[in-house]
Amino acid sequence: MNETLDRNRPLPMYYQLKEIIREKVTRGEWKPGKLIPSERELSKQYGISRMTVRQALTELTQEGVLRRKQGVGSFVAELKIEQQLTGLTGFTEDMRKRGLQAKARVLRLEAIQPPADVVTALQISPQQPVVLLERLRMVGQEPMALEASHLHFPQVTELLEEDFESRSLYELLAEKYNIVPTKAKQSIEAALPNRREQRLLGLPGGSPVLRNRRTTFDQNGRPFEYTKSAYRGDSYVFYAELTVHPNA
Ligand code: 16G
Repeated sequence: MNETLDRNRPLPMYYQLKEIIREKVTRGEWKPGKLIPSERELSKQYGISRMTVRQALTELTQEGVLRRKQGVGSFVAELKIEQQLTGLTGFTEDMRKRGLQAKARVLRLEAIQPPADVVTALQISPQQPVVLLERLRMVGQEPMALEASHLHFPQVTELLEEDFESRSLYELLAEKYNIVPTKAKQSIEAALPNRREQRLLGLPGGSPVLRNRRTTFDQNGRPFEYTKSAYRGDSYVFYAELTVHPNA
């Protein structure tokens, strides 16, 4: 692969630069998460204007090869996480299967008076205790999702004492309370993030989120969790295998 731009080739300079960068990424010379040289450095290195460099970087960002962080620069994009919709798993387990370590920043852990949608989803009365656990889910330093889980079961307020920065909710519930996530109903919707979501997830302007709503049931068919979450639209692909209904 030619590492320099060739003014005699009939291809525009920005396009040639794009191909050089793409090649570095596919060859693995520039690995996911790497901060690539700045516009200024690239323009100096290849002897082209910053405008031309910018055009190449913008297109590579739109194509999902690079990811821009305001005020920092461009990074090689992480691979998208392909999330199967056929099995019921938690975030920690999902990441572990991929050889990644899940982390969380706990933003809220408190007992709340459940709003109407939570009451309906958890099949409770408004007087029953609900614990709200809001976490920014991360892999390394990379925020992946913002999740607000509304939880209800007899000893739920004991959760207020737990440290969820490094602990899996699903594992804790199974081990300590014999609540085994067994079935879930989930909807997924594309949306633009609000400002808080955009800031916490470090999303570039215009980038969408996938809003998930999940009601999770235990082995006895009781709903114990209703989670509203925003997943980074640029990091996730949800995947389901579909078969024709036998009676269709
Ligand atoms: C998943 C679930 C979430 C659950 C969490 C438990 C979705 C949309 N959400 O992220 O409802 O609370 O896993 O993860 O899939 P944990 O066991 O790592 O705490």
